[in-house]
Amino acid sequence: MQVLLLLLAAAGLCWGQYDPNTLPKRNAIVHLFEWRWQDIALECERYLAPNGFGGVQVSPPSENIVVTNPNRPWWERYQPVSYKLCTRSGNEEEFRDMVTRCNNVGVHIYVDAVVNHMCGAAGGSGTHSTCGSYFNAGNRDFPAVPYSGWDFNDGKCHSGSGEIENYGDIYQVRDCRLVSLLDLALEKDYVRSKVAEYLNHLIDIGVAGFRLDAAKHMWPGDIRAFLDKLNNLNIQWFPEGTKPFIYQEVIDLGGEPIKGSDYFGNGRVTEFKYGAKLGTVIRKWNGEKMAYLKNWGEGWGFVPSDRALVFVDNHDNQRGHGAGGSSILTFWDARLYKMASGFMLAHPYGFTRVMSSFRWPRYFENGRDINDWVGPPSNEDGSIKPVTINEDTTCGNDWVCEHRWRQIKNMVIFRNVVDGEPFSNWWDNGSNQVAFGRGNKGFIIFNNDDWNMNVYVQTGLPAGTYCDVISGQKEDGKCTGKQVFVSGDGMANFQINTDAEDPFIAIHVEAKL
Ligand code: QV4
Ligand code: CA
Repeated sequence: MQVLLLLLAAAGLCWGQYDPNTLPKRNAIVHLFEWRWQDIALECERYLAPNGFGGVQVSPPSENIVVTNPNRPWWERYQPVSYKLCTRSGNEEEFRDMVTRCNNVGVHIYVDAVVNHMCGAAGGSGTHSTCGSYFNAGNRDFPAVPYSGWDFNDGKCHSGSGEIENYGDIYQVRDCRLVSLLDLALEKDYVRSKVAEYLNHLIDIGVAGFRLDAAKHMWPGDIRAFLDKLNNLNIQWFPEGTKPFIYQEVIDLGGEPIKGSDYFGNGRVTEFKYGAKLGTVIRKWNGEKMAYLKNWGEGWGFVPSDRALVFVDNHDNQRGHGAGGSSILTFWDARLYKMASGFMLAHPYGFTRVMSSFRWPRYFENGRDINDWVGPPSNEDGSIKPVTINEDTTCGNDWVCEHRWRQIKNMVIFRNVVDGEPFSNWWDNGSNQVAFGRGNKGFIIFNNDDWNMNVYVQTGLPAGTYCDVISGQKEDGKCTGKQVFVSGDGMANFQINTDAEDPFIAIHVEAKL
């Protein structure tokens, strides 16, 4: 008996990191890419909490190199020079204020932790950093941490150039430089302690978990070692003994020796096949059809649902960085993007993250976006522009705010309403008209074929009149969109023309009239 209890306790201790630590019935987080902390605090209070968002992934809060050629690219934030909370998004005081205010309305903060490396090898020396900390990339000196030459993998890497040259060699991938970024020697207890100190600082402020950037480039055992040094979450907002949520950025599209599953011991992993495949299906490329989505999830070779962090696009692959390729859907393909987001948020597989972007002057030359580096909307002096809110609830200043698009926001609510309900009542026409329900709580139907749809299908829902949350929503007891009549046997008629503004309909029990 005692042995069993011990085993259970041990299991309890090492399972917490898979739990997103969102409040119950809050089943999606949003990546507010490059937002300022003060805007995120406001967004938590005025929009995310009232609409059931569980949390926010924030851009890296650690001090980074200031890149001026090109002029302040978004990717400078992936080149840390210290662990001071001091970036274009704001300083430590503003970060603390954001975490406190978001937590107070039940919206948790997830930090993008860049701990595989510091800045690029050619980063030079001086104080061109977001908080003015001195560093010298050439001799690996980062006194504000402090790190010095001993703390990097220069001696350990065995590729000719010191760079990762071959993703087929797991030693190179972990011990050499990713695009010239100075690679930290995470085998050293000193380095692990510095990383843990940084993450513990954030935990004590009140964050709920971490995206581990470039996790593929760190040994799973090294990650484990610094995770073992982490505190439990702040008891002001979380139950005693709560571990931080961990999701590791491991791009595994197949074909490489490093697998997402190698990292399951530490937490969840980003499932990059998800967005790449969903984009291919919704675009109807390679002979794919929505009917094939019947066994979406593990059936498509994805990691187990309770190990997956899923998304339609992320800050890299929406602009051709990272991986996923041209099939990835983004806000630039708004109509298809909404369908993909609707499918993801309705489907039970994985823990979902919604992307929220800024617009940039996308410009293709020879199939490549030469402006893929362009940073967030900013003023002459480089400061990030505030997120302004228009009369119609959309965002100004070139912030796209996909999370505020009615179709996406309402599907985040749908996901909360159907939480825990089984995938049910699948229907398809063998082509691109498909539908499925979530027990007796919600139902969604798509027409991605080139012809109109007019069908009677089983919804699984109680009889009544429902408001479609895609074409509109229930407001003051009335429906601003299409209405759906479910009869006593659960059947309903759906008509969706191929040229509909949004060729899908979603209903749930909280949008019953
Ligand atoms: C360049 C050359 C080098 C050269 C160097 C000389 O590529 O060969 O030695 O100049 O100075 C930027 C530039 C890149 C530059 C590098 C170093 O794009 O050209 O090197 O800086 O100065 C983001 C961007 C990268 C950017 C990096 C750091 O995507 O372009 O590099 O930030 O600023 C793989 C990984 C995966 C990774 C993905 C992009 O497995 O982990 O690539 N994804 C994460 C983040 C991503 C971030 C990083 C990792 C790095 O999501 O946003 O890269 O932290 O698939
Ligand atoms: Ca590494």
